[in-house]
Amino acid sequence: MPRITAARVIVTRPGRNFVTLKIETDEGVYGLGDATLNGRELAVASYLTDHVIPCLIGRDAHSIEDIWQYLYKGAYWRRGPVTMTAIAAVDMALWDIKGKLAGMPVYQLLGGAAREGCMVYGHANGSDIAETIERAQEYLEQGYRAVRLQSGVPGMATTYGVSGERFYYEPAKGSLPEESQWSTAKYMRFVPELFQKARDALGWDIHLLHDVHHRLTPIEAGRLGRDLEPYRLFWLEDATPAENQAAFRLIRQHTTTPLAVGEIFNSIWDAKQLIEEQLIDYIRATVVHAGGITHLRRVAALADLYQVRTGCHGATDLSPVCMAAALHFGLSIPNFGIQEYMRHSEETDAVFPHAYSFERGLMHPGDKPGLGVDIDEVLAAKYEYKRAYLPVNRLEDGTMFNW
Ligand code: EZ4
Ligand code: CO
Repeated sequence: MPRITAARVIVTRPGRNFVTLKIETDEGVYGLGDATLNGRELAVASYLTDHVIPCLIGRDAHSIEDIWQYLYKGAYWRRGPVTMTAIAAVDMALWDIKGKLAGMPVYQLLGGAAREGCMVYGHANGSDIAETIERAQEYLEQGYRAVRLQSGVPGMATTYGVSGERFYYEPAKGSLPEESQWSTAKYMRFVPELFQKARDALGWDIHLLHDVHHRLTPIEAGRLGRDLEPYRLFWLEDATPAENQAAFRLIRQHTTTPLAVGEIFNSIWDAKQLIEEQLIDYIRATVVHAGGITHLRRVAALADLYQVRTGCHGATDLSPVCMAAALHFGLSIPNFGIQEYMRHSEETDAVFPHAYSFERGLMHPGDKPGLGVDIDEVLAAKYEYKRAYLPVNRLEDGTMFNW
């Protein structure tokens, strides 16, 4: 039995902040887990260091399910993003260890490959429609089969998803939260034109996606979904905040545009009604924020009963360790839909050397034992943590709104 002998948290900032858990065993192998919670990183680092790690020492590293249940039920305080991110980090690291000891990539332990690779989508964003389409064309040339389109909206100073950077979008910036502004009316008028022009320019062989980022009411979302029906979106994401799962009934009554939700979910309970009532088509919960591979498999199994497929969150604030875990998971489940893929910066990739690769629009986790990701701790130590917040958002009259 491989015993856990030590565990520690590594906080580093190769281009952006990442929190990584490293678990060591008496058999000489170690495992890595991503524990990054954008804008609240140190809360998870403390949760792990001060409260979780002392409970891990001496345990059997093979007992993944038991340790998961121990941390979930044993905390007494269940769920929540900080708790579930910490549990996810432990879970990922233990799967990594199990794979290394078995001499197999994690997807083999999960049942083996159920497909050639995981279809991914990239982010095309521009200050206007022409620039957004140009970016999307670059993705097509690189072999992508799916692209998310976000464009600056005329009359709005800032728009979610749009940055000056080519191929990157990094919203966590300020040492205090940046303030952005929102106008539903301007946005709603503009988006159908974006997709009409995109279809004219890009054709119909590419999947197009769009993220509303929690900005609409259910009835507004119903209308936008209906207005976008002619352009056959792959999905409309986070159309309305989802604390009230029943809100999606209203959207569903008005549109056949497929709906995706759940990047901020941290447990199966956040999605239970959405899945059981078939109110969504894609569940976006991801490995790092929703309790690890162990819990996400449970979510996917429930979703599969209702023909809901996965579409895991995969922005740059999810580290390469999470990206690898998501690919092992996605490759192995029956109801994989798509995986978000925002490429990491060169600094990030250098700190986290990895076996996963991209080819013809699909990603594969590679065949190294475990997750196939390492951390260069010497390099990591050169990048000091710096506080960075996600923006806040206000309506034009100053009312605090959803970012
Ligand atoms: O706002 O990852 O679909 N992707 C997104 C992201 C999220 C950030 C939050 O940390 O919505 O841009
Ligand atoms: Co999103």
